[in-house]
Amino acid sequence: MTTVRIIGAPTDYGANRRGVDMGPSAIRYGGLAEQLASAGVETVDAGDLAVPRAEERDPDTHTPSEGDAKFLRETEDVCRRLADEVSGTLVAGNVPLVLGGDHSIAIGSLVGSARDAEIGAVWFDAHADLNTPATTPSGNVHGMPLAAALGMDEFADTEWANAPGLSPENVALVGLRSVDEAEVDVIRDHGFAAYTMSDIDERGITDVTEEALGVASAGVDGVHVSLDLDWLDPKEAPGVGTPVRGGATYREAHSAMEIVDEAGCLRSMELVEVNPTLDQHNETAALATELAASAFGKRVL
Ligand code: 4U7
Ligand code: MN
Ligand code: MN
Ligand code: MN
Repeated sequence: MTTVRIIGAPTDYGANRRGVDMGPSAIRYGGLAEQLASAGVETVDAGDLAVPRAEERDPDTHTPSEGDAKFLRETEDVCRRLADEVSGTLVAGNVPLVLGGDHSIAIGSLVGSARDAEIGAVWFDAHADLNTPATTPSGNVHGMPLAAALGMDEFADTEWANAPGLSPENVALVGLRSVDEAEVDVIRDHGFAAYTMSDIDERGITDVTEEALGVASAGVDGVHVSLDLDWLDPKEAPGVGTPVRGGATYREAHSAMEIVDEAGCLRSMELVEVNPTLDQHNETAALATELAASAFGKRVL
């Protein structure tokens, strides 16, 4: 029986809107442990990492050569500790489920998951999260985690942020509908497997998700699934900081997570960008728990 270890990373350093630091609480109150129990998995809750409030910190402590990246030192501090937690969970034979927090924490999840292994990643997100401090239109690190973990450009020398066990050939982006110009170039230049919402319209979620998992799992030890709740349509998931219309439906999302389970290659997972201050009756958090349950094997029959 699988044991899932829940690790909270209550940050909002990397986001455009405040309040995403309350995500781990909201996801727990939304029924995470109960949902995972109904999927037949055991859970242990490691609690939350200690994260200093943004108000106590100066957003501009990064060096000028690091370009525009707000709270980069604070993000580094959290991600180093998160990477240790994720890697320790795997070494103990359990599956890490990280609760964000904004998507910058994916740097820690990926580094930890790839510490003693070759991994792939499937990125369910409206966005590509491939900006760097030089290309970012916002300075928000939640738009950069994939570029960081892959050691792209200015992130090449940022040892704490690099996951050498993850290569671009094993990264698949699913559900894209808001991609910055510089990110389009990066996707083309590196030949990322990238599936837009139009691809899902044309081919269906089953086909696209199966192919994405095939790309991510080819020749590696396991796959990290990063689920940014803004992947879903804002009608289903209103409690996110950067909503984009035209996202995955409730059924498409469940179907994709069921395929994640069936593929049998899930190594680590994260649920990010749930912002309770923007949510309605905690429905986005509750949906996140349901989707996690599907990814860990919950079925109707
Ligand atoms: B999320 C953005 F410019 N690309 O970099 C940026 F549109 O983790 C948005 O996917 C990033 O929610 C969204 O700031 C990051 C912007
Ligand atoms: Mn997003
Ligand atoms: Mn994201
Ligand atoms: Mn966001």
